[in-house]
Amino acid sequence: MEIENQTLKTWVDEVARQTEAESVHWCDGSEEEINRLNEMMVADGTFVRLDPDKHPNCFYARSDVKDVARVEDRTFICSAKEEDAGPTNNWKHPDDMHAILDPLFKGCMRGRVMYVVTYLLGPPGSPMSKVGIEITDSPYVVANLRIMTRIGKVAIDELGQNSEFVKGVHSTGNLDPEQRYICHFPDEGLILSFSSNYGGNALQSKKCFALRLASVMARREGWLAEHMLILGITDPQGNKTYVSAAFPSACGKTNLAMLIPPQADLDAGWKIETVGDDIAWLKFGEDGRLYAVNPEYGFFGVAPGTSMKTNPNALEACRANTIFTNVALCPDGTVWWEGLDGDPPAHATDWKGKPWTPESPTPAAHPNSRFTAPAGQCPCISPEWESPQGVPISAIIFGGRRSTTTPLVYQAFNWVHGTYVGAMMTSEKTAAAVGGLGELRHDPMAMLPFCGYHMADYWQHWLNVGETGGDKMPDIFHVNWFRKSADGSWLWPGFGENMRVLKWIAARTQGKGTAVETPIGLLPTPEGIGFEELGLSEQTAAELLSVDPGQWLAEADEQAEYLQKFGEKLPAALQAEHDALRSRLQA
Ligand code: GTP
Ligand code: SPV
Ligand code: MN
Repeated sequence: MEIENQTLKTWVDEVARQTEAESVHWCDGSEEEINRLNEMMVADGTFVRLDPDKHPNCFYARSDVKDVARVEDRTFICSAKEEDAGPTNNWKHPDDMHAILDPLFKGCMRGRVMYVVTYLLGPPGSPMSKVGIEITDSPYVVANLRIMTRIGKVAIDELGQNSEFVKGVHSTGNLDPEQRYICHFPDEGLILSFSSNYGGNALQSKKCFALRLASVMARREGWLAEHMLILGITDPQGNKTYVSAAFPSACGKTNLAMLIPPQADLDAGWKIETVGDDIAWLKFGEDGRLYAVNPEYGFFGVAPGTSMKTNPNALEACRANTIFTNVALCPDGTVWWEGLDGDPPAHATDWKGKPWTPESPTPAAHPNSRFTAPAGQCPCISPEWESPQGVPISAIIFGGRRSTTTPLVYQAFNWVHGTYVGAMMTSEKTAAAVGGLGELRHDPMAMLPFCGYHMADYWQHWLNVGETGGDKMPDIFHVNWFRKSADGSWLWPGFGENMRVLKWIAARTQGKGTAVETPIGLLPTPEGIGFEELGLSEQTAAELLSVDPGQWLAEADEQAEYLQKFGEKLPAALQAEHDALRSRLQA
């Protein structure tokens, strides 16, 4: 492949010298190339080819057993000044981090092929799109990147002679968790990750570029890079409302993005279409509204819990041309995970490579096992998903995994209050990151692990963007699908029934739908959600929409403590929102 970009060539030569790679392969993204890589991985045991009839061109992979999720404690923002990383990020001075990493990368690709993957984030021809390069010694990473982003020729053409691209180097190293580093150098536009081949640690396009570095660029350039799904709601008259939603990792973005409405809504003509399931870049359009594009090209979705009942669209999306990582492998060349339809297989190989039966005491699939599937294969993919100008956003939804306190849905009074609601998000930790499963923690705007700069500056940026957009800004909502009853069961059926909440939200953005004012925001009435049709008891319905002043005052106390962490950088407008919440609760 002919590369004419001199800046790119010079840098790639440098990395090849440093890593002492045996050879350099520039990925063109072609079918031929990926078929050869897949065959190679089948031959060396990295991949198992699945049954070609049931799962054409699909592969099964297992990671190292100690390399199964993002590692937040080994993820660093290496800005020149510590205060630019802020209290929620790990920080090291760029010189000090290079001093750690240089010896690790020195000679790390000896005897190995160094792949150069040029990738495009965002639709081709979009003013929002950006080019990144990931140099990696892992063909598994190349195969995943090829599904998750637009790689090769399309990205190289888009780059042209431009010397502005995000540089990234990734090496498998020896997968020793003690040598694992996921490092971001915002001033250099550089990502270095070492000793992990897993998801967000190794696929730098995803969280490293599209969120951590992009959030820094977005602040500079006046837009937003967010951990959000994007979906379109079509009503029976054919009107489309686009919404984006920020939920923490493994808290329901993929599922909501691909929701199938209940039969009655389908019959009436309602439709949900997916634009993206994990990341949104939002910029102002010429009309002054916020438009969103999905920078990605595929889904890296949580497998467990995905079934014909919960998310048939995801299952169809991963029927072909998909990589399954850390699920269970069945003897007939299919895959299995907890929550999939039907009986578990009588015999399988679990995610650790060990024989598994339904009697085994441990799960067959790792709770953070994933499928990597092309977005274009999703039956409900939006016709607008590759639109260069993006889709106009009418509502932004925040949501967390909260077994108590937080109601099913509420609307913020205005943008500033909504920013406060997002900033105060808390959620129980999931298996998507290593450590602390189930622990309740603050996860502002679902960006705690992904904001590339000081969290309080990020909140200020949200306030600034709101000022720019004025009355054209989306309305802001908060949802909680995860409220539990005393016996630990879900109070809310979730999944397809979340359509009821989306319909209320869509109506609110059009100035319709009844709302009841409470100290925390505007809530629907039970009729507005249709609890009765759902057959929920009056008590359950009341609990789902309850705002308990005692619980919320305790929540406010805890928020006050959290806010102290941000000291003088805390925007005054957010402190004012906090004070206003407290006085509404006390009134
Ligand atoms: P990342 O890819 O990690 O950013 O996660 P995500 O936000 O896309 O999460 P995903 O949609 O994959 O959901 C993760 C888990 O939440 C799965 O086990 C789902 O089954 C479960 N889940 C999703 N929606 C609902 C819901 O409405 N109710 C309940 N109870 N569980 C849900
Ligand atoms: C998440 O953890 O939010 C994910 C998976 O979407 S990963 O790509 O590993 O970040
Ligand atoms: Mn995510």
